[in-house]
Order: sequence, then C-alpha cells, then structure tokens
Amino acid sequence: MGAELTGDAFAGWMHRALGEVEAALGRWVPADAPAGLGEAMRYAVLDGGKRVRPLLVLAAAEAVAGARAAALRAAVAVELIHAYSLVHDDMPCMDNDVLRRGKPTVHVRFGQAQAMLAGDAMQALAFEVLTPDDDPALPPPLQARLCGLLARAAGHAGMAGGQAIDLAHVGHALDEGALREMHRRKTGALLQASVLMGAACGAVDAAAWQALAAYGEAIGLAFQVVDDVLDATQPSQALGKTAGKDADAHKPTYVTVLGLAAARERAQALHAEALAALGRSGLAHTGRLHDLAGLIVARHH
Ligand code: GRG
Repeated sequence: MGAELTGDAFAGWMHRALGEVEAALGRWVPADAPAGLGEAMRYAVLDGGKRVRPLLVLAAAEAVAGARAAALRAAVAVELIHAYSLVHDDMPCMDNDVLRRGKPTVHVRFGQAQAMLAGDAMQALAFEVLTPDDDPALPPPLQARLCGLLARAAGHAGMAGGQAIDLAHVGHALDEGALREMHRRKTGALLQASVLMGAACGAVDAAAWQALAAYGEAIGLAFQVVDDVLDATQPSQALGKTAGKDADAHKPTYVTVLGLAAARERAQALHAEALAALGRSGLAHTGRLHDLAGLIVARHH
C-alpha cells in the first residue's frame, strides 16, 4: 500500500503483522487437500493481496488489549473469506476476469471447477480456523461470537447479498443512496466485521463497540470509494487486476455517479467520519486504527 505513506513505527508494526498473517496462512491452508485442491487454495490466498482486513482485525484487537492468538485466527479467517470471494467473483459467471493480485486468476490457472471448489473450501476453512479444539485463547463463547460476526458479514445480509445487488444492476442506473447500500453490504460489511472481530477478542463496553462499528462502516465505504477512484485512474499493472472493468461493464461506481472530484472529496469526508468515531470510542490505543484509516484513503493500489 506504500510504506512512504506511513511513519516508521507504524511501518514496523505493519511489517511484523503482515509477517505473522502470512506465516499463519501458510500453516493453516493445507497443501495436502486432495487432487490439487490444496495447490489451488494456496495459490488463491498466499503471496498476494494487501491484507487490509487482517490488519484491521489486529489493530482493533490491540485497541482493546485483545488476545493476540485469538486475533490472529480471526485475521486469517477474514482473509480466507475475502480471498474466496475474489476467486468466485473472477469466474466467468460473475465478473469474468483473468488478472488478480498480479497473477492469472484461479479459474484461468486451475479450471473453473477447481476454482469453485477452492473458494468453497476456503469459506469452510475460515470457520474451521475459528473453531479449534485445543486453543485456550479461543473459548467456545468467543468462537461462537467470531463465527457469528463473520457469517453475517459474508452472507445474504452482507457480501453475498451485495454481490447479488451488484449483478442485478449491470447497465442500470443507481442513485447514490442505493450505491451506498450495495457497497455497505458487498465490501463494507467484511471490512466492518474485521474491526468488530478484533474488538471481540478483548474487553469492550457498548459505547466503544458502537464507535468501532461506526469507524468500520466509514472506513469500509471509504475503501470502496477509493477503489472506484483507483479503478478509473490507475493502469491494470499498478492495480494487479484489470482496471476500468466496472465502468466498461456499465456498472455504476462512485466515479460514474458522483464524478471524480466529488468521489475524492467523499473519501476524505468518510476518513474524517472514521477518525471522529475513534475519538468517541474512549479507547486509549487506537493509533493503529487511526493510521490504517489514513493508509486506506491514501493507497495507490
Ligand atoms: C462472490 C459472494 C461473492 C462476493 C464477491 C468482494 C466481492 C464480492 C467482489 C470483489 C469485486 C471488487 C473488485 C470489489 C471492489 C472492492 C474490493 C473488495 C476489492 C478487492 O479488495 P482488496 O483491494 O484486494 O483488499 P487484495 O487483493 O489487496 O486483497
């Protein structure tokens, strides 16, 4: 996302966090799943991606002094759900894309059936990671809480529902309110859940929970607005995915609905909303969340 956008302490924190997430994904995504499935799963999720969602989980857990081992499982689980959604989204029956994270998409590399199965298996693996038999950092009530937050963000009320709205609106106009509602589900719900799953790993009162939920909602939407701006202004090589696809497919975006300048202003306004929510949280250690919000709106890919 650009280390030049961050201070040294934050860059160091991010480097360590990314290393932990990468190592945990490497441990928990099985190479030996049958008939090449493991290879397809590992191709889909290892060695690529900005890991924004895992970083949000770990930053939120730090804000509430949450257990690191639990937060790491939550971080891996949310990345598995995100990576599965990208695999399915890229398939010919959905967005039909050939480039993702700078590599050929999973169905291009392994075939459509294997890509579908890899996505299915990653979705299930996310919940396996959240429900270990033998990890004292994750007592059963916390396991249930994390599973509930993730399932609700990934399912009909969240990402899958948002994707259904998206597919139903190819070639149709959407006003800003409807666009916001679609993205609240499709992209925002999982980003917000990342924050809340991190928060669930520690002790947090109702006011702080509400404030973190508002932070997650604002940053989730800001992420999408910035995504639309980058999609309209950056080449595919910089993004590691095919640029301009939504506009080419006549899908409404923040840039087509608001215009480029207003979309940039909207991202700034949402950033300010996110920081105001952190200020209301009453939590002392929100520095990482603060810096991540800045990184999300200032990112170049
Ligand atoms: C298949 C149920 C299902 C849902 C797919 C999230 C999604 C829904 C589709 C992805 C389409 C897309 C490009 C949305 C824009 C925002 C977004 C989620 C971008 C990709 O996330 P990044 O930028 O990707 O965090 P990396 O590769 O860095 O992890």
